[in-house]
Amino acid sequence: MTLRIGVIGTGAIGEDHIRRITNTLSGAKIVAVTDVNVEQAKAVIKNQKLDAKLYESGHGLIQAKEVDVILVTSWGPTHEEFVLAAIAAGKPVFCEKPLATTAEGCARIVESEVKHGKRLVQVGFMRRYDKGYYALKDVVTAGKIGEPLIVHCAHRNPVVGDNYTTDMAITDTMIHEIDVLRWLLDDDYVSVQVVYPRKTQKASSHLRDPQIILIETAKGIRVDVEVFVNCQFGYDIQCEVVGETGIARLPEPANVLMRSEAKRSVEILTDWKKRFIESYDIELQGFIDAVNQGQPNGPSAWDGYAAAVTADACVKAQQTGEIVPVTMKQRPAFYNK
Ligand code: NAI
Ligand code: NAD
Ligand code: ISE
Repeated sequence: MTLRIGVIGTGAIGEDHIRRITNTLSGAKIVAVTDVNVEQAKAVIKNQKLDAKLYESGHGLIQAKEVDVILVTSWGPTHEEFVLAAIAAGKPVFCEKPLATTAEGCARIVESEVKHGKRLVQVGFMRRYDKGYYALKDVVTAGKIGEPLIVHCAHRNPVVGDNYTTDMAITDTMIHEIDVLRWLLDDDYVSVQVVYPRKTQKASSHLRDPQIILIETAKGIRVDVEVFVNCQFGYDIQCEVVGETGIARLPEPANVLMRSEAKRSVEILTDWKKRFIESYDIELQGFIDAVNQGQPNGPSAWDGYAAAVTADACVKAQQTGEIVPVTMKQRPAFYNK
């Protein structure tokens, strides 16, 4: 069956997901779009050559009879109301991260989905679908480096806009590490701390950049994550797991090694869209196939909640300079799979 998808938010990732669903993936088509910026939505319909109806609001689109499935790619603070409305309408919903901007918001979604009685929600944590992270998880799970003890990560963006704030280093950027490391290590977090190194002159005056986030897991693993969103040189994602008998490192993207002008060099990507392009394809194809077979099976509303609880603790740690505990509710049996 061809799923009929309605998209809320036709910005950077909304348009990119529309492109991949229309041109690259199978089993779904875009039948409806909406954006608070109507001109933006019209331009996407035109550029992507869509045969799709333009809706005035996300709520109208969710209720539309011709829409089977909702894709939420609007700004983070709008996600909760659209996901709750999709659940109320009994429609599967793929929501880009964050599921909601607070843990309370995510908890409301979890509660509503559990009450519905069947999974409807998938969160856009695409790194779980990345070949590199997948291979790293294989090595760690197989015990090839013994038990993991320490994880060193870096999440570097070349530049960010002036509207990017200090807390977004957690809620928008490090949220990917928060999710993927929980999955990679099969562990939960117990406490977090944030320390600020010397500030780069390249960041806007209101932004603390770079930042180092220190995390302790339930198994006692220590994680450090450097978030540096004005690093200038490229989009650079690093992850190294130190184990009892060895070290395992996330593979670099496969780029050509050049010898030219007395240099040996490899290009570094600059655009997040390209760094995880295959992962987005795999995650969305997985979502479409799973919905066609009954219900989504990728990162769940509970994963969205766990990430938000951790993010809230990190933001508090940013503001207080203290070690902040990460305290989660009991996981409903509904999510034990
Ligand atoms: P953007 O600003 O380019 O696009 C957001 C769009 O949503 C805008 O066109 C805006 O007009 C629209 N919008 C906002 N509120 C709306 C509402 N109430 N109803 C309808 N439309 C609304 O932002 P971008 O970069 O596309 O990010 C969107 C979301 O995707 C964010 O939650 C972000 O965290 C997430 N994202 C995820 C990525 C990933 O790697 N998984 C990468 C980039 C973004
Ligand atoms: P699984 O056995 O249920 O299915 C995943 C399948 O996808 C496997 O056959 C695996 O070989 C393949 N695969 C996934 N990503 C790949 C990649 N990047 N390159 C090559 N092959 C890939 O997997 P699981 O162990 O239960 O899932 C692990 C976690 O990853 C879960 O949290 C799950 O949500 C997520 N995940 C989900 C899907 C999906 O289709 N929904 C796919 C991959 C991973
Ligand atoms: C953006 O929203 C993403 O999700 C990217 O993956 C991340 O690198 C960037 O920092 C975020 O702003």
